[in-house]
Amino acid sequence: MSEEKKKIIYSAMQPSGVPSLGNYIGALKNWKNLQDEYNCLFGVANMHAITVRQNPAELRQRTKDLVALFLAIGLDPEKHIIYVQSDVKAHAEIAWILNCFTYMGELNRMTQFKDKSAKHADNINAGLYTYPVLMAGDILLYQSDLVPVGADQKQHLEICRDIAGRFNGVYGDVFKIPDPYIPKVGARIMGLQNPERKMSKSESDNVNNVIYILDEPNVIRNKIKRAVTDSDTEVRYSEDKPGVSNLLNIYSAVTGKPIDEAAAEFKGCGYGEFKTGVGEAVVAELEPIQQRFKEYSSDKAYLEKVMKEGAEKASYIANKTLTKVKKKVGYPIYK
Ligand code: ATP
Ligand code: LTN
Repeated sequence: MSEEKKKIIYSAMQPSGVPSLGNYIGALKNWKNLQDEYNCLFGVANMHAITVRQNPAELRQRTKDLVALFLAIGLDPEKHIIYVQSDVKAHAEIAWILNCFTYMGELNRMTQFKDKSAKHADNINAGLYTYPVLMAGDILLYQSDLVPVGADQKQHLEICRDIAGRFNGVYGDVFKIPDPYIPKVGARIMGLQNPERKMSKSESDNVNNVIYILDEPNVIRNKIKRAVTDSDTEVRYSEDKPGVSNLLNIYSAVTGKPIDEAAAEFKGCGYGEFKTGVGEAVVAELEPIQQRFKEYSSDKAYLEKVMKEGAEKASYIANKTLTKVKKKVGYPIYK
């Protein structure tokens, strides 16, 4: 298919910590796999990240590291666009306009806002509240067709579609209405110590709950060995076995084997053997990425080149949509 005819994928990730295995399985792995079929934009959502207080030097470093990780998992900056959100001014501009097309009633329903407000009770800022509007702008600026994300972002995709539909209803077809792409397996990887809650990279309370993509192989093996299961001994996928089911999900996602096949493989095994199998599968998937990450992250000049070129290419596309939007709402037009 010619480059022009390909549909557009947009997705982004916050540089709010070292990405977790949940981020990898729910998002990054699919980004890599969808590259051949689509024209893609992959953003480092650092404007979203400052909705929670960040250390500036660490944020700057993590932003670069996330670009290096995108490259390490195999995203191709020659064929696609890898860029940092704050480098494209159009994001801030469109966010304001879209804020004026979003109802507080809609934002009040967002579960991520409720969760994060509870977690950061001392800093419930307006940015945290309008976070989904900034995200809608990201997607809509590039006329995206498809947005590959984990299940936790489904509600944000729905509000994006509603905002776009509302704007189009007033001004005509300005925005493409995007579809979410949520994987069948691994859309919500749960914490290893608390399999009732999603694994989250910005969690710092219990390091054993989260596998970070850059964890040393032995750290990964040990975290999986310590993962909470249950007092039963049977490896079986079932709602009443959240710990075991989560490990089966992880195994299935990294090996590409369907859940039934994964469960059958470990039938009759004890939890010890099962966990060793899952640990090895995760290490086999992540180790080559870690190796490449080391190479990319030490090549500062190349990273900067990718970021600068990405920002230019993204700005060019974003500005086309932004100009249209500004005209529609009645801002001045200069020749
Ligand atoms: P934070 O902890 O800072 O809120 P996060 O770990 O939830 O961050 P994001 O940067 O918000 O990660 O999300 C990046 C992508 O990873 C999104 O597409 C999100 O849906 C996906 N994702 C995050 N956590 C998981 C998870 N536990 N399982 C599957 N996908 C996930
Ligand atoms: N909020 C997202 C990150 C994000 C995003 C986006 C994802 C920012 N802008 C646009 C998809 C499309 C998250 O995953 N927490």
